[in-house]
Amino acid sequence: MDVKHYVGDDMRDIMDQIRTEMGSDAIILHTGKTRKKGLKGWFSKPLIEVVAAHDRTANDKQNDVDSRRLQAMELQLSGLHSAIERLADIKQNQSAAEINPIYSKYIDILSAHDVNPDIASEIMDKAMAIYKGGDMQQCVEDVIKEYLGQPVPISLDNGRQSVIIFLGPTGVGKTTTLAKLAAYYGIQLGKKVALITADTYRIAAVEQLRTYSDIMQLPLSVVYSSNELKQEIGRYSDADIIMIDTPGRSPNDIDGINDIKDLIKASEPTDVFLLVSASFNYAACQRLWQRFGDIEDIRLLFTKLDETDCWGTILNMRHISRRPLSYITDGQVVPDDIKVVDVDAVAAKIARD
Ligand SMILES: Nc1nc2c(ncn2[C@@H]2O[C@H](COP(=O)(O)OP(=O)(O)O)[C@@H](O)[C@H]2O)c(=O)[nH]1
Ligand SMILES: [Mg+2]
Repeated sequence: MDVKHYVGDDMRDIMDQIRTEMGSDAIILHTGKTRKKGLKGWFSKPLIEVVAAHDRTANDKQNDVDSRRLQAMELQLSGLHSAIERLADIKQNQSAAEINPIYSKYIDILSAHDVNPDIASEIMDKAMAIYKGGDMQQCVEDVIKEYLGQPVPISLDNGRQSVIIFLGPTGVGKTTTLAKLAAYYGIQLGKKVALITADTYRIAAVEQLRTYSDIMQLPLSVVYSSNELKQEIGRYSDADIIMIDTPGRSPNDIDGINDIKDLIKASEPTDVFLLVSASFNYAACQRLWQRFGDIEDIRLLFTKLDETDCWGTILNMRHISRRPLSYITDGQVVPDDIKVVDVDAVAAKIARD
């Protein structure tokens, strides 16, 4: 509390001075009369004395409380504002859904196939834009087909050797898929096929491919480094097709992924397939692409379609990677359960109940 002492001969002047100096909240603690000090004072008119005080801290506290209240109110107001905006959004979507029950019907179908919600809305916006009445099913399928693009399977260049490498996480189906394609080209088409495996982390993995190579009577080499891989490829210079199996790597294993990138560099492949299980959710597809996305010329190969009814993974992964599709596998049987992606069939599957 500030306390000040005022002396003068006119009460009004003193009060004006207090008001200017201490503000109108000042409190008068004492008024009285006094005399000037010394002998002279006894002979002059007594002066007016006022003691005034100003409770600065109380005032400041009040200001603090006020500004806190103001802040809280501002916060509440902005909360209210966004709540209103959200409600308006919901209302708008609801009315879109009310106006176009067909829109929400297909959004439901796409989400039942685990198509990412953003992709589903994009597809439906495009489908609605081309819809001129009539068959909505066809519009949705056409947009999905546009998203899927044309598949790019293996094409044997006359005279040129194909070097095909299979990448992807453990257990996704690399060895089995390689065996399916080796059987098709080696046995059905009678091409000269050689197999190389760099998957030496598990003995069983080598044995698995050796079993297939024995049955199909195709040569198999086991390599432990990218240098050895280069040498072995050189040894098979008369083969039409060399197929390379790689160790499965978790998308989180950065060193392992770098080893695989070395193998790719050493093999100079004509075809690079990234295998994606149909059961991968959107987050798993994103993680996979974070690790493998900087490898050039990757094409997507989807496995285990027979294990799920949700085919949205194909659309999701294609959307994330923008890389061409190639094959799907839909069973464990070598060589039967593999086919080039049939874009019409995939679109129809995803767009139907
Ligand atoms: N249901 C089903 N199983 C598959 C398919 N492709 C591979 N598998 C199985 O998945 C398991 C792992 O396959 P594998 O080729 O060893 O995977 P890798 O670790 O990537 O080489 C094996 O049991 C395969 O038979 C498929 O399309 N459908
Ligand atoms: Mg394997």
